[in-house]
Parts: sequence; C-alpha cells; structure tokens
Amino acid sequence: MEQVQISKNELNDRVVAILLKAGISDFQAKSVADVIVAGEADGCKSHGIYRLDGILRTVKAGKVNPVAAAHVMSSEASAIIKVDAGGGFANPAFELGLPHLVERAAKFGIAALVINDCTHFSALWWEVEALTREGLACLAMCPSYATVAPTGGSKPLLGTNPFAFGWPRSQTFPYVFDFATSVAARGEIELHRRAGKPLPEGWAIDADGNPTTEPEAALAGAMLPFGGHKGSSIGTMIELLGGIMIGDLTSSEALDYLGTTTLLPLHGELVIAMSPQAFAAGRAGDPFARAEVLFDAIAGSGARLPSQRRFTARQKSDAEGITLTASETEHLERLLDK
Ligand code: NDP
Ligand code: PYC
Repeated sequence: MEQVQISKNELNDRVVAILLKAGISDFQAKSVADVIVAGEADGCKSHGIYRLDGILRTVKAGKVNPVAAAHVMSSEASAIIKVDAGGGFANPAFELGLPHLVERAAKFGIAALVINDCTHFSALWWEVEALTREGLACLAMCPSYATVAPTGGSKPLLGTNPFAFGWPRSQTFPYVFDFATSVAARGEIELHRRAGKPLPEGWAIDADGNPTTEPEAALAGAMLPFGGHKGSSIGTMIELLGGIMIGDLTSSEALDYLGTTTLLPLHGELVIAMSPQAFAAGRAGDPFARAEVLFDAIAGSGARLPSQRRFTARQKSDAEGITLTASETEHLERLLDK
C-alpha cells in the first residue's frame, strides 16, 4: 500500500480547512482538529481522520451545532464545574472547562467537570493527559449510543462507553489507560468492514443474538462488553455517572435522539480530577515516588504499561511526520473539494 508522510502542522491545516468549509466555527474547528491529528500521530486510527466523514454527516444532518459557543455555568465556590456545550462538540467545551477544573482540584483536592449537551466522538486520553500535565490524577467517561448488549442480553442497550484514567509522572510520559468498555471501539468494526476483514471471535452478535465475525452483521446486531459481566457493569456505571447523574442522555436516549448510528452521538461527559498530594497528606511517603516503584515493578515483570505503544508512535511521528496511505490523502483532498 502506497504511503505518504505529512507533518503534523500540515495535516492540522488540512483538517481545520475541511471543518471550516463545513461551517464549523473557528474555535470548534481548531479544537476538533487538534484531537483528530493527535489520534493519527499516536497511531489511533479509530479516532483519527476516519472520524471526519461522521463529523461532516452530523453537521449536515443538523445534529450538532457547528457554531455553538460553550459556556461555564457553575459558581466559583463549587467543586463541580459545569460547562454547557450548547449542542456543539465536546472538545472546545473541555478546553473551556480545563483551567477551572485544574484550579478547583488544587483548591479542594478533588473536582469534577461536567460537560452537558455535547457531541463526543474522540479518544479520552487527550483529555486525561491534559490533566496529568497539571500534576493531577483523573478519570474520564461518557456514554455513547446504544450498540452494546449487556452480558447475557441480545439487544444493544449500552454504548461503547469509553473510560480513561491518568496519573502524572514527572520524568516520563504519564500512566494512562483509555478504552471502550465494549470489547473494541465501534470505529474498529467500521475499519474492519472497510478493509473487508472478518472480526475476531467474541466481538459481536448479529441481530438474532448469534455470535458473528461479519462486520455488517455486527453493525446490525450488537457488540459485546469487554470482560463479560465486569465490562457490562462498568459500562452501566458510565450510563449512571456520565449520563443520568449529570442530567444528560443515556446511550439509548442518545440513539433515540439521533435515530441512526451513522451520525455522532450527543450526550454528556464526566471528568474527575484529583490531587494525589491532597489525598496522601498526613501519611508517610510521596505518592508520586511510590507510584514510580509500582510502575518499575510492572515494567520489570515483563509487562508493558498502557499507552506505551501510543507514546512510541508519537515519538516516531514527532521525528518523521505522520504516515497516511495514499487513499487517505486522496480522501482528504476530496473532502476539501466538496
Ligand atoms: P484499545 O483496546 O486499543 O486500548 C485500550 C488501552 O489498553 C490503551 O490504553 C492501550 O494502550 C492499552 N493496552 C493495549 N494493549 C495493552 C497491553 N498488551 N498491555 C498494556 N496495555 C495495553 O482501546 P479501545 O479500542 O477500547 O478504544 C480506543 C479508543 O476509542 C479510546 O481512545 C477511547 O477513548 C475511544 N472511544 C471513544 C468513544 C467515544 O464515545 N468518544 C467510544 C469508544 C471508544 P496503547 O494505546 O498504548 O496500546
Ligand atoms: O468508536 O465506539 C466508538 C465511538 C463511538 C462514538 C465515538 N467513538
């Protein structure tokens, strides 16, 4: 397959141009482009430029507000910062809430950012890494739209509900994990369909509830949670905390609103930031130094830390640029000419 090298800046300019042409405001376009290009730079194809088609379809269908201006809704005395995304993308709303979340977590030891009424299509590591750069540990989660059957069930009721955690490390990349609570992100099923490849066993069931490795049948049926009943319960927790508790849509409600899985879902997001020093205060030992002992032991046992593959991909793309296939660059050209 022919490959093309492109610098991060050049890819960013192209993605911004495509988004602006679709009528997305300058602030939203830049914020969305940053996370898409970071996905490509980190080798996360399921949340890179592949997402552009869905974004453009969702704008065209009127299911995301391309000129929304997010605003902060909460009082300065609260540890809960609420940002109303106004029906726009989650990424600019997160950028707006981030300094408030950092300031409040430093003040109270723990603080939460609630984003309401946002279209969320992106990888969560982008957000948790922003908090680790501020010396904070954090959790991020959001529902999606109903495409995952709870364990033992045959109908999609849960979303692929991503869940991410970050822990700061001063001398190296942070400890970060970030995964769909389904066995794989839905973007992976779509990428298998496009490549004409069967799915691994155990990823999905068809519309009759039978196991399938056919991407088309999986898209019409349901994906499965990761880790059986354990992933099913974590996915349900995310519906509760990142949907119902913050007064926003569950994955089923998000699908009802959209009427299709070909558009990007509108719902809310919950991000919790914690100061390890504040939690460890009064106890012996520096929490960051103690964490390093644990990370060294994990790595020393032969295991790799989560996100290491991503960080290696990032170092490579920083040095050499981002590698796209010729058909991906042609697709970007077509989107620019549309
Ligand atoms: P993966 O299964 O690819 O990876 C999950 C995590 O596990 C990563 O942090 C990964 O690190 C780590 N990991 C993988 N293999 C190992 C290993 N052998 N040892 C240690 N750690 C490992 O992720 P998913 O496909 O589940 O999710 C992909 C993305 O999709 C996520 O970024 C998620 O936020 C996003 N998503 C977004 C949704 C939304 O609604 N916005 C919905 C669903 C998913 P590494 O990357 O280094 O391999
Ligand atoms: O890959 O599952 C996914 C997904 C859904 C919404 C955004 N990403």
